[in-house]
Amino acid sequence: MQRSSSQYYDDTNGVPLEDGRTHHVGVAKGEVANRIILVGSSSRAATLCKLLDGGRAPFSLKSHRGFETYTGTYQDTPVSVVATGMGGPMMDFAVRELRHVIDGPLTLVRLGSCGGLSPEAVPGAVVTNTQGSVRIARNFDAAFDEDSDGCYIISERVARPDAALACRLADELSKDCDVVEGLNASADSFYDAQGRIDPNFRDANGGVLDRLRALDVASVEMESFYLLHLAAHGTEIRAATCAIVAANRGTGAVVEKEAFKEAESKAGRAVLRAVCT
Ligand code: R1P
Repeated sequence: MQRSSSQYYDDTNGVPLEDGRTHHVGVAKGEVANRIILVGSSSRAATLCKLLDGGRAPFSLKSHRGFETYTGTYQDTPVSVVATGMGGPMMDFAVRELRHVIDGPLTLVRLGSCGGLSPEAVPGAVVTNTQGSVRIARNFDAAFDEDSDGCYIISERVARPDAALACRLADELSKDCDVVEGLNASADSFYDAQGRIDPNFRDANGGVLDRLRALDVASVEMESFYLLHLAAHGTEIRAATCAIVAANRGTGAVVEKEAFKEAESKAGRAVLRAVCT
């Protein structure tokens, strides 16, 4: 349908555009490379941009919904870095709108941060999800009167990465970082579904972390499942995910700020090599 210039956006069923720009991420065709690194935070995007050729991304765009897109080159290969913000719905906007403005094959790698569940996932290590990710979500149909498995739903299906890309990512990360290969769980909250206890809320989540450990989950964060599941059901999308451990949920050990920054740089370089070669 032809859009009149006074309309808010142009399409009620597909990806809505305003003057050729996607409504939420804000990007237009030609602005984004077909190799993209997805991060949660603005500061990690800035760290990655410093690793690009010339130490900067010549193209940058901040959208009115909080997405940031940067495009430059790494060793002469075009690459974009997109800060998605937090959570599955933000990842959903990013993957769909980026797919919409890029023609042909698309490579997406998330470099996130996570909580470590396995003993090996120590602060500052990088968990790379060669085995993929499950999802854990609050069950709004449960009563929440007492801790019960019924209060949180863990997906039986595992969303898996592109095998070759995940293998390359693990190889590159292992050159510079302390790497753990393992299964991830993406939670729909930083709090209840990740087993954090908050006396202000009846979350009935005392058993959550043990249930995840029983499945051999190594890391918990919020976006990877959504990326991998969408990519597997999308058109010409290869995806893989990894995340730096901010804290181990078993020992309670938390990464030092400087060590985290160093891990972001080292893992950032490794992800760029994996994506651009
Ligand atoms: C929570 O602090 C956020 O950090 C993790 C979680 O998935 C969530 O988005 O990832 P990022 O550091 O990539 O945002």
